[in-house]
Amino acid sequence: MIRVEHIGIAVRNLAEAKRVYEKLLATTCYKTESVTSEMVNTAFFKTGATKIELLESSDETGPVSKFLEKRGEGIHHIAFEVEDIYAEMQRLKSEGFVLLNESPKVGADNKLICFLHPKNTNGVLIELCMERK
Ligand code: CMX
Repeated sequence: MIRVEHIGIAVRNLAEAKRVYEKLLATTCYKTESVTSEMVNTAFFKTGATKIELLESSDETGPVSKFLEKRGEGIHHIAFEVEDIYAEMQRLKSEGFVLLNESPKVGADNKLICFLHPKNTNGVLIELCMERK
């Protein structure tokens, strides 16, 4: 695990939340992206070496929609950058963590990603991510 690459925050309205975080961080959002496979619209901010990813659901059956319904707005996941996602997935699986995808998926921001179930990580959804070559 190299560093916290980003923190994902679930929001109900991306345009409104974007304005709030632009004010809060005194910076502009550098990228917005829709990830159909994850059923989210995202907006990214740079804060030093770490990013903030705002997540709005784009489909009521998606994971962020379910999260908002059950728990409301707030921190949705913490993403760690890894050097070799394949090796790290193998290591974590052998340590007993539950991988939510068996092979890396293509996520936002040009990344290969894998999520770990929050039930084995003290209630925090963890994402591994690696820059796509
Ligand atoms: N953080 C912490 N806990 C969470 C959670 C989250 N983000 N999402 C759900 N949970 C909790 C639920 O509240 C539930 O808790 P209780 O058992 O206490 O009620 C528990 O996890 C299990 O919930 P579940 O109903 O069995 O499972 P869900 O259908 O809610 O799915 C999860 C949960 C994590 C498996 C699913 O959301 C998932 O696969 N997530 C990975 C993909 C994803 O989140 N994509 C969106 C982001 C994409 C991006 O960053 O680009």
